[in-house]
Amino acid sequence: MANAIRALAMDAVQKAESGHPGMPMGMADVATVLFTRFLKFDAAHPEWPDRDRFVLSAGHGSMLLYALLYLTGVDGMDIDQLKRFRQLGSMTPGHPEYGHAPGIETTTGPLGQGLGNAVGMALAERLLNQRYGNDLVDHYTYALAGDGCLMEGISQEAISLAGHLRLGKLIVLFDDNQISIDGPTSLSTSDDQIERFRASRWHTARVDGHDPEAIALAIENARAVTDRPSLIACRTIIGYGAPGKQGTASTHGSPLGEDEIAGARERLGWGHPPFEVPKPILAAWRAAGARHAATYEQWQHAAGRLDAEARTHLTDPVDATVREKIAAAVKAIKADFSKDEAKLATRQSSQKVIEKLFPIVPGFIGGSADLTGSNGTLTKLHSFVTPGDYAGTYIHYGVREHGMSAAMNGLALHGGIVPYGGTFLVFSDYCRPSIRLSAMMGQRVIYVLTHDSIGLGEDGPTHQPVEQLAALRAIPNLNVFRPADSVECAECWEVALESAETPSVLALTRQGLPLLRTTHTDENLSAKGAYVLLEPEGGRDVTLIGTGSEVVIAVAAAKALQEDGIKAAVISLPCWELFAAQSEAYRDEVLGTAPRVAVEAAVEFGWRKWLGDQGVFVGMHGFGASAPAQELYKHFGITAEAVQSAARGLLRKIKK
Ligand SMILES: Cc1ncc(C[n+]2csc(CCOP(=O)(O)OP(=O)(O)O)c2C)c(N)n1
Repeated sequence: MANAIRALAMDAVQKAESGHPGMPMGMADVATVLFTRFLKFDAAHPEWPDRDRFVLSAGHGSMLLYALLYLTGVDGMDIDQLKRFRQLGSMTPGHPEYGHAPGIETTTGPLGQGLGNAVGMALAERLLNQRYGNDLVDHYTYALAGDGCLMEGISQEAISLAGHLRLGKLIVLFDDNQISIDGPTSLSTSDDQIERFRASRWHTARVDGHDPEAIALAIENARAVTDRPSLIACRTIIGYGAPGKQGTASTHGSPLGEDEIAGARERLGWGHPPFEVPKPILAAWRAAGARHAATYEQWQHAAGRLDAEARTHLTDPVDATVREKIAAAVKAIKADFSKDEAKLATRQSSQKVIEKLFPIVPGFIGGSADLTGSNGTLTKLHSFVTPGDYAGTYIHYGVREHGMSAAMNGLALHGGIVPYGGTFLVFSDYCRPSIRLSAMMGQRVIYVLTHDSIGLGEDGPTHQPVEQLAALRAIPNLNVFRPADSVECAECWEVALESAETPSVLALTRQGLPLLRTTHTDENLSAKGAYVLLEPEGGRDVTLIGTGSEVVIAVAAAKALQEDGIKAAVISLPCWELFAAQSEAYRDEVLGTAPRVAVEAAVEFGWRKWLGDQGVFVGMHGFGASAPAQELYKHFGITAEAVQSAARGLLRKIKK
């Protein structure tokens, strides 16, 4: 059965003329033991919420996963898909992509991410187990990680967090083949992985990855350890079976070649033509794929006893009813906010919004990378998730931004959880590889990123984001929100929660901001991305555009210009992506035809899209500095006076 995986991997990579045969050939025995003896799944129902999760963190070995999905009989993954490995529109892209085929639990390829996702999935399982009970949620998370995954920095954050939280149902199968791309791992690492995992309080074992009984025993033992995650280091031979190449880096990422494949067929005793799996072997695999059919039926029966709402929320926490409740709550919060003229930082408004939404959104799990008080991510309604106790609703992720972000992807992918987590906007750089994958996978993950500009003041340029907004706006399918006041903040949260297939960044201020939306509107104006906040009577001479904390500067400039007889409109632009998605007519109506000035305490990169060639940008042109916020705004020339003079200059230039 393992040789079926090896043959399919060799053949598919050869046909595609690219790909990675070595890992699937090396880990075929481990995968066969796992899938035929342990993994709880039903190939006929790959979406079964209580299935064991299998995460191929070493995503380059994608043919291992595709072969398993084909062999076990997952719908749609037929032999033609394997023949079309790495081709446009196939279910078998170069690296596993979430959504491309049932049974792909997450997108992997960037090494280490899968491990971080698996930690989130294992945590989701415990959180939901606590809420729904053993009959409905009780499964393992298995992750297959290679040397590369374990060399990546993110692995340390993931391992450390999982060990601390005592995620006993997480089992990592380490493909300990001592080979990566450049050659033997001894070229670049001397780590003792077993010792490293042990130091983070994992159960560990070492096995011969080609001895099925030893593998099975190690998995059994790992499952028996309930208060610690488990690492099983499986010593394997990369490219196992390839007579001239096995055990070498040359099998890692290129086709073996016809001769070597012929030799491997002989050596493995696999006399079948390419892409052909003999009937008895395929039948044995299909039986493995169907062996939990009865368990699945039992689960359905148990789930049938749940009330309809709880049943839905197990996989879809923000259903139509919850969406309605969110909308009603946000309207009420906005009405309250619009009456309260006290200055509030948007991180504080966000905290108030979270507190109101907390009782409404099922599976709403908060957290922060050790900046809880600063991010405003915790409310008095929360309780903490602690090692071994998962009844809580708030996770202390520790100083692990990357691990937190990858774990949040896992929480969202698992289903049943709406994760949000905080850090400073500037440290989005430490989250970015995971944010990119949230976006690629279309997951509702909400990043609460505070201290969003020089407005944070004294902490200085290391902490003051200038290019991060532009960098985040460059990521497709990511909504980057920068609300201008508490009302906009509530509106942005509503959109973030409603966006089932788009992650969100909420860029929030440290400093207090005055209320701009003093007149309540039931309509969510931020949902359109931008809207006219101030329209002068009798047409516009100039349009001022601002985001977040700089909208108030635009408003002050508009008022001063007005006194001089210059008619200035103010546009608030809390979300570029949503505005870009509006009809051209709406965008034209908002932007108007008058010359434009934009103000944002960040770099100009990207602003031409809204400014056109002529428009003027008022913002940052380099890194910030350490000083009180008010002084910094003056020092860097991000003031109402600067906006006014930019507008005047622009109008003079146009007149000429
Ligand atoms: C973050 C990241 N960096 C680099 C790569 C490129 N890459 C793909 S596989 C690999 C080596 C992985 O070695 P190992 O995990 O031992 O896999 P094996 O050689 O056993 O297949 C590298 C560097 C990547 N996919 N992701």
